[in-house]
Amino acid sequence: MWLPHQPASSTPIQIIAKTASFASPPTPAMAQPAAPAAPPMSSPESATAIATESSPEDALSGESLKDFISSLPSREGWAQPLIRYKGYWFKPGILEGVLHASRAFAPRAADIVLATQPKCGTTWLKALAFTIVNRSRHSLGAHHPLLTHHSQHLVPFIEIPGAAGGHVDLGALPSPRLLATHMPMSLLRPETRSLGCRVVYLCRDPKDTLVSRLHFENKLVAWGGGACLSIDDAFDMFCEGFSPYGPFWDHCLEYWEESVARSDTVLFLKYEEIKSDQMQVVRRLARFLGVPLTEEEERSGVAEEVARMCSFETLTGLEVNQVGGVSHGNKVHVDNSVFYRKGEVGDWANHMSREMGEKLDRIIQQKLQGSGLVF
Ligand code: PAP
Repeated sequence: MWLPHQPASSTPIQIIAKTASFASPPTPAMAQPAAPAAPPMSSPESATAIATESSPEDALSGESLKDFISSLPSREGWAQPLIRYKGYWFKPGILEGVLHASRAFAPRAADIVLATQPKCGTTWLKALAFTIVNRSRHSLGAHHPLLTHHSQHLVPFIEIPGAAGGHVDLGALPSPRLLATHMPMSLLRPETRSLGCRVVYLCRDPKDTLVSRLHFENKLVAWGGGACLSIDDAFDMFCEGFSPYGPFWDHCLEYWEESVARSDTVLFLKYEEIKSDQMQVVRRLARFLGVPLTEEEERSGVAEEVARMCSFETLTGLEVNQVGGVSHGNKVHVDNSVFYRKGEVGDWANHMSREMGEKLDRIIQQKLQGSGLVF
């Protein structure tokens, strides 16, 4: 998810930290109930919490962090200039969060991390995973939290904790934590891998991802009174690998390779496969997350019910997803409804020419060649 620059913090980045700590206590909407049949509890104390000094910027405090960011290569084109860091492009405010998270965030073995590139279906994956993991505590009925809370607010981002409707103290959340990130695998804390945290990665056809990104970006631009981006400009930048959290292909490839090497801890999903068989994906997700559907649940249609509750149609019909939003300083406001647009596969054809589609397909094919990953 793209969010703009957030207010500066004078708090120094801690090199050795047990938990990531943010200003305000979590709201009830962010509190995460314990999962049924969860993996063994891992307390914050038992988590590996020592950040190693791997690069000079590790030691930077809040203000010098900004100086460090302004010393990195930057390029104009999207609604905000993007900054290049370790091969990826970030909005400046997001990069601050990424740098903070890559130092101060302390993974726990029981963490479940939902990883996506923006506009690949994060909102949907959050809804599905939250519903599946918490189904023994929140039955799939009229009082389910998803009916009154935006799924983006039920699962906080590691690098953008303020996107959940207020600052979340990730370190104060009980285990097992359900967390989200748009960060590439290489920028996640190494303990995510060494502790065996379960990671679910969701990707999407890059053409639809780009179209979704363009609409999202233009809504934010319009809110700030700026000029909209054209599909032609967005397309050219995307094809060059220049997009928020891009290059698209490198991000996918990192998680793909992890999922091939460690299929027990990294599950790789595609938006299109959820669309084509939601119930199967519900079952796969439940198994992967350690809470498989029981025979009784199968008989009573739990897979269907989860899929229905998390469907585009159900969620867009809810008031919580139509009104309200989250403000980020006085410059930007993100409406709750902005995360729901069409929710379709192949909408790119309504916005790009066939030639553009073929060109992007060729680029992606060439970038992913030999990996086994295809779109
Ligand atoms: P983020 O990266 O900013 O967090 P993300 O949820 O990944 O946003 O992307 C939004 C896309 O997911 C939108 O796609 P579209 O622009 O092509 O329509 C949105 O409609 C789609 N989406 C959100 N919720 C669902 C859902 N329940 N089912 C299917 N698609 C969904």
